[in-house]
Amino acid sequence: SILILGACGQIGTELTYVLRKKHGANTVIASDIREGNESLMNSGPFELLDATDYNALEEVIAYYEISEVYLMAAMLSATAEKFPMRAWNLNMNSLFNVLNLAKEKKIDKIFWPSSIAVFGPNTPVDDTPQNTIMEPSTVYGISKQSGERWCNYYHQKFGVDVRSIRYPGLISYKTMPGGGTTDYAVEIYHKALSSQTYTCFLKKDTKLPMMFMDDAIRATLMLMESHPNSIKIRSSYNLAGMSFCPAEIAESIKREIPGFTIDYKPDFRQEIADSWPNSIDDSMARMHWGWQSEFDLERTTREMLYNLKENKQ
Ligand code: VAH
Repeated sequence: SILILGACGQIGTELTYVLRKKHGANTVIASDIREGNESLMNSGPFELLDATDYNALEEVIAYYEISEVYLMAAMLSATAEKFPMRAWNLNMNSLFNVLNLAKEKKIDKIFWPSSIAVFGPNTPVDDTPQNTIMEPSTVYGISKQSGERWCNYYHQKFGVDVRSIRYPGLISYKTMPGGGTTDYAVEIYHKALSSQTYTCFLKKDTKLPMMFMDDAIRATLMLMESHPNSIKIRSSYNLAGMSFCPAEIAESIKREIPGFTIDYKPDFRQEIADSWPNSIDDSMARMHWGWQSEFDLERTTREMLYNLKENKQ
């Protein structure tokens, strides 16, 4: 069966729902350091679990006969700048625990998320290649770059079947994201509906790689279900959906909500965003395992506003 670590998070929640629908609720064990929302807690087995606690993790793996682990627990870019050592401890020790369980043959397959945060200020910003200069300037980016190196090392040395994607900023409506720099692209839709105005913490022309959650989940399952021989990259795959800046997402919202207004008050997250690419070249993911995105900004805005309105009823 499957264990999801960090199941209450922005990606973890959606992975839990999709995997339960696909494999049956009782074969997917959700776990997190805290309980999640009602619908998640009522949708199948849940364990309170600290992903940095090796013994506790080993017990859950044995009890539920886990064969696959999705390690979605992490501290994201903005919060990690406030608590560097806690971020490093969580992001790295949870990964070591899961990699070592696989090395000991206690689990067969791992998914671990990396991020465009692995790129830094001197990385080529447009169509950032799969292999390029990577000097991340954030704690989160350093942990993701180092994590990629460890994943590749455990695959090469011990044959561990770990698979990874460098997610762009993710946009979803089922849960609020926590502590990310790209979270403005989620908050803006909630504010557009609740108060028709949004104060953005990034400058209007800050272009970033983004993706609608349905695309991200579909890519994750595609990678996890691909034949091992087609996975040529065991650090982490670049993945692209769309790129836009706050002014562009505001325009797409205005087309649906004409009265919507936006103003800009950049904060410490501007420096983080400025160190990241504008757009990503994901030709390797397309070549090796057939990736193709399906959501552009217009379709994302329609999906977000429609579903957030539904949830409000
Ligand atoms: C963050 N949403 O903002 C995450 C992601 C590329 C951004 O890593 O930190």
